[in-house]
Amino acid sequence: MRALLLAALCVAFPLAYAHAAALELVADPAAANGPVTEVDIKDMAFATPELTVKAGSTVRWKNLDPIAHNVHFRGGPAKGWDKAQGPMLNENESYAIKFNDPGTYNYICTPHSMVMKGKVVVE
Ligand SMILES: [Cu+2]
Repeated sequence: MRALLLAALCVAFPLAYAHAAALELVADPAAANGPVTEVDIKDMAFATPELTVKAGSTVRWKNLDPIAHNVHFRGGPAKGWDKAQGPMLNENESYAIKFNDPGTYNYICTPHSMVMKGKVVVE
């Protein structure tokens, strides 16, 4: 039974085992492990708009505003990533991304891109 389950998982997620992508969506933000840096989203802004982390770190955003925001990576190492535009987060919802590759990752909030911008530098 256990072997069957494992085989089923390998068929369902073959790419997950093929290689580590530059960016990985952390399925359960609350359970993110390893080094985690928190960024609050508050008053129509990313509270820490620029931060530097080591490769392999996770950044977790939490929306504290009563209106919805998201995290949307544009260009750079995130270019072409199919999950670059994160889902809209309601108040108190979180979103987490693990950064595997060094580089500069610029992001915005899609509907408020004029005022909400951020940057993660991965060393
Ligand atoms: Cu926003």
